[in-house]
Amino acid sequence: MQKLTTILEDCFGQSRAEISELLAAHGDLVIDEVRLGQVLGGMRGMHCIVCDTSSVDPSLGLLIRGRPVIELQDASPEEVFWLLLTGCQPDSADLQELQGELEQRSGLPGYIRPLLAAMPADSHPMTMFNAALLAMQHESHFARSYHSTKKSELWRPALEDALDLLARMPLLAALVYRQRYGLPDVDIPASTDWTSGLALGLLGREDPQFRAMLKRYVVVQSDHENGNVCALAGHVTGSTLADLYYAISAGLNGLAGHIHGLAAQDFVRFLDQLSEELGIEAEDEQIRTCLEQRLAAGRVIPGFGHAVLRLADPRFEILYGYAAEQYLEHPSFRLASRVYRAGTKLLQDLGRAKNPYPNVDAITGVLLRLSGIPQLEFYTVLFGVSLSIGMLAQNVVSRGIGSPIVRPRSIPLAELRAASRA
Ligand code: CMX
Repeated sequence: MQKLTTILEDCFGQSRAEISELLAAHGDLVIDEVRLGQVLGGMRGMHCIVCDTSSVDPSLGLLIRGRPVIELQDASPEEVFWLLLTGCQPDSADLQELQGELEQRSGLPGYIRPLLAAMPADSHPMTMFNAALLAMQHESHFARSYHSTKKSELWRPALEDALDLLARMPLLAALVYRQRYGLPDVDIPASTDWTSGLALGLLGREDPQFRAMLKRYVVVQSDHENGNVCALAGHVTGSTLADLYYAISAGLNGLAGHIHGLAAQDFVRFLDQLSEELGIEAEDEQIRTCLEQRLAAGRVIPGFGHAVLRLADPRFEILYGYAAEQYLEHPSFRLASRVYRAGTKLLQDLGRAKNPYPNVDAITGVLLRLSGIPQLEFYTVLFGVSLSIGMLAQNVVSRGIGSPIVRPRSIPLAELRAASRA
């Protein structure tokens, strides 16, 4: 990966110089203020970490290296990985080289299968995926070269780890899927590209439509700056100079929460509950009553709302448009569409949620199920595989630009009380 390494050397060199200049000349410049509401409100809206791979604009949505995600919806995961890392689009030779590199690194160690087999049969697939990923940590180039490498050069072994991990994601996800659900093995030829390997490993046969769906699914969810819990957990862990296995594992643990990545499985579970109670043809008013009951019971409506976005999530819009092209008349898709409408109207009427629209988790599970993956609990693994692309790139960039250990201060409640009286 000579060209990639050269590009990164240049980018990181420039960024480091710029950071030094900024710190020396403007280290005390105020770029944001911290309000009491933010301290008590999950640090919402505070600008306090650097992330160059992507940004989430409340009124525009996800921008990958400045480009709206919709412009990249037809790109491949490999192209997006390169773009996230370097800030520029790979040409066809770059892409070929990256794909060749990933092919070579894609094999899984022999101990992964017995490790997964030894886990309890009802393990959540996220737990299996993460346990297997972490088990491979002893192979980390970063960990091995830490003691003999200058801090400013640590991005090189981090890049090696990122390539290994990215390459292994498809086979690992497929193995977890097949083992967890007792499905027969699938032979995935070594020369299969990243998305095709994942598609074949999951579905067990070649299906161009499934592959196309998965490509778009992965790309639109490949990054969401580093303020979201998953990427933030990965960033904070990486900032301690833990290797990428630990960092990605930390991120995946964060993703496995109900109001983050698990919302995809929860939304489909809610659809099933609706359809059981009211029938698949349930109408808007009935759906609204069911949603009101859920809120009255103190539960959230999964798949709605967002901590940053103040428009309908463009990732949702892209995948919804894609699903509508194939499944417009499918009863499950029609039910989901009525839930999107009824849920938005209800949240708008109540006026509590700052974003009343469906988010990406409201469509991903629906789309995966319609495409042939019925096991709800597996959906977050695929979200994790997608977001790992961004986390891997972010961690390499963070080591490249010399991001410091993350260490904000906490404050006792009594001090807030005292400050409020002053
Ligand atoms: N259902 C019910 N209430 C909701 C809600 C929802 N979907 N979204 C927001 N609210 C409520 C909040 O609980 C909060 O109530 P309180 O004032 O009583 O605490 C109020 O509306 C204001 O919240 P907010 O500022 O609009 O939203 P937050 O930034 O606090 O939370 C999120 C954002 C995503 C956690 C929240 O919208 C939620 O829980 N959604 C449902 C779970 C979900 O779909 N998560 C996936 C998000 C995408 C992802 O990260 O993967």
